[in-house]
Amino acid sequence: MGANAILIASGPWDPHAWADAVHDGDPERPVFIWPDVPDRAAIRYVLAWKPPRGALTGFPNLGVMFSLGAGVDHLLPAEDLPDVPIVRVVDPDLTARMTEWVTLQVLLHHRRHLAYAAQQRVHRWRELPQPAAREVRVGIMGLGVLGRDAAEVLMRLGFAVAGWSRRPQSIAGVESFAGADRFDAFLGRTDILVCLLPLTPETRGILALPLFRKLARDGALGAPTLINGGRGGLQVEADIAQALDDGILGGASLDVFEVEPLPKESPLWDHPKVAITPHSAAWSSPQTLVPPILTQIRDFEAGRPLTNLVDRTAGY
Ligand code: NDP
Ligand code: OXD
Repeated sequence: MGANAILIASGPWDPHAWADAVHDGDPERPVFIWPDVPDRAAIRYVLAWKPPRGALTGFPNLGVMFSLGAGVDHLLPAEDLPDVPIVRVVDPDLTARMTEWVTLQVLLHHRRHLAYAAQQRVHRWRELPQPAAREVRVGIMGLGVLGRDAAEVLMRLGFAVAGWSRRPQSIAGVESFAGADRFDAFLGRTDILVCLLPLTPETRGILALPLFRKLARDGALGAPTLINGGRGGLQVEADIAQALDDGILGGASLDVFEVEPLPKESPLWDHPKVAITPHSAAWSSPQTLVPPILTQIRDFEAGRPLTNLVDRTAGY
């Protein structure tokens, strides 16, 4: 048999959990864990997450790279990236996890939970004005696999949901805005901005003061809210802190940061209007994500087309 081995290059994630899941699903398949690769010519597939420098080069028979997450910004900037197809994660488990996180954060701000938690700490009993969900306009940047699912759940909760993407998308009940021309109109009707964009050269740094100033100022919650579950590189944290202090933003939920872990001295940690999670919105589960990867490998070996391919030119 020709090259058929899998290399796990999972950066900060435990490689053994991924290797074990491969072994459970395909016990005959050789698996190596970077940097322990005795036979480089045997490697046909790489399963990668933030791969260490050099972990993707020098494999003459490499056929496919699999990103262990939905985002591929951890792979694409590499100058020495091999010219083979890249498959990313599209999986109902990961999608459901992200939708849970987005829904939790939208409701946290909508139901004023940060203010109630602060009141509870000082034993204060005071009811705050509470708009109905239908009075609140949620805008989702990125109407892809994750944005679409979150949109459908938020719509069922009653929120007025719109989305923004590169190309127009059709989701029943969700107003679709597409492209740079429609961006300001999208922002101008948005009270709670949810960002589920990929990090690309076009989207880097997009969540900054000029954008925050264009959000709706006539919403039922008072000032607009920012929720970012996409990537830290999309946001300018100094601008978020300033916008919160100046009342341009009324609150924020952040799962991703310019530098991760978020440095201890960041003012965001202690900000009363900010909810922080440690890039945990949608965890990649080896037991759940490896079986579809193995199915794709079997398809590839049988000459069938790969799915969930990354468009290298678009960057996602
Ligand atoms: P998709 O590729 O399915 O969707 C991306 C969406 O963003 C598409 O709607 C796309 O538009 C839109 N988009 C891309 N570039 C632009 C642009 N320049 N202007 C406007 N819209 C743009 O990705 P997923 O939904 O699967 O994932 C989104 C991101 O979520 C990932 O890239 C990753 O960074 C992040 N993520 C974070 C996790 C976490 O734990 N925090 C977990 C998983 C993912 P179009 O529809 O026209 O193509
Ligand atoms: C992903 C992530 O991209 O976990 O899947 O961030």
